[in-house]
Amino acid sequence: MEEKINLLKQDLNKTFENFTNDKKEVKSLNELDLLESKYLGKKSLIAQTLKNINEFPHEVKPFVGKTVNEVRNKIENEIKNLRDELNLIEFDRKLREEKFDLTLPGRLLPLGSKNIINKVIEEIQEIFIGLGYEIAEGPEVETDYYNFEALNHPPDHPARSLHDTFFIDDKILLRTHTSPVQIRYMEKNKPPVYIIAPGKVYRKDYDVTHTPMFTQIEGLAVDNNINFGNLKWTLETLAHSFFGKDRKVRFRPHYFPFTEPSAEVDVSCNICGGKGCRVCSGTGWLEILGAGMVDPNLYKYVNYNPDEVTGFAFGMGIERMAMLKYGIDDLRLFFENDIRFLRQF
Ligand code: 2NL
Repeated sequence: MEEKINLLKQDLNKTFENFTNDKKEVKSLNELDLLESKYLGKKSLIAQTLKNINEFPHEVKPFVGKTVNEVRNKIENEIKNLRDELNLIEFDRKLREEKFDLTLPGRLLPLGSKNIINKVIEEIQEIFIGLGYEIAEGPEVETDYYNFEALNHPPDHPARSLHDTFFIDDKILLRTHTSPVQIRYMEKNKPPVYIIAPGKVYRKDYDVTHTPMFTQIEGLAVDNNINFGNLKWTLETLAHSFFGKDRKVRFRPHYFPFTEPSAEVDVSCNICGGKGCRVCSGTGWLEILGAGMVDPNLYKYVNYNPDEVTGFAFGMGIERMAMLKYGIDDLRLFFENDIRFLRQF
């Protein structure tokens, strides 16, 4: 029996010696796992001896167990230390190789920008809000009544013709101006009225200077004692706020079915300073809007008393205002949505 124990002791010493030699070759955590399974795994001398400890007589079992466990603990200890060491080396390698610069800016998402038409609408709205006006909106699909009849268009007026208007049926159409918004507003509200009505309008027109849809802002002021002087001051204020204080403003007589007297309003050309050039067709002036005193005949449609109130109204095309202010020379640019055009604003 003594011999068998001596033999075991020798084997354990040899095992530890082999372990110590093998350990020197271990360079990675993977190799360490292999080493561990070789010396402590199920088929190792240590595991097998402990498993078959019953082959030893009862009185030597404690001694055998203690001897084997001593070697096992030594190996376990060394493996643990080596694992800690290798983990540190691995962590250090990661820190060095996987370094990244936290201060680098992230990848920027492409940002959209406000559409130039909406930008111009907002600019003009701000000017009129500053003058105490309210913003009014209404439907783009309208009735013949609000688009024409209540706006003094006689039944044979050329603007009613199939040629200009998108009719949906006899009585329903796409509004050709935002005036119906103002009629609807007056129906619901007593004077004084100070409103502007921005929105899309539709006309059967398509060439270099016309598109079937465009954007309009109309304005309406109805109160006691409103006169043409108030209209002139208001539109001069608009022109100076929108285009700049240095621009001259002039009023030319004109005709609209819903205003009397009516005028077209021009600002001096900023390209040639009024001398005349290609942009202003040699006139020195650029037309920006149409306006006039509300025809008293209109008030009967909205139950206002023409003996008590007077008013003025005006209308302008937003695309045209944008072209004149920002030097855009082609109407099609507004509708093509070329990202290079849109990004400029
Ligand atoms: C233009 C001219 C104009 C109006 C619009 C209007 C509205 C009501 C009553 C009277 Cl409810 N008038 N609107 C008046 C004069 C001119 O627009 O050239 N627009 C692009």
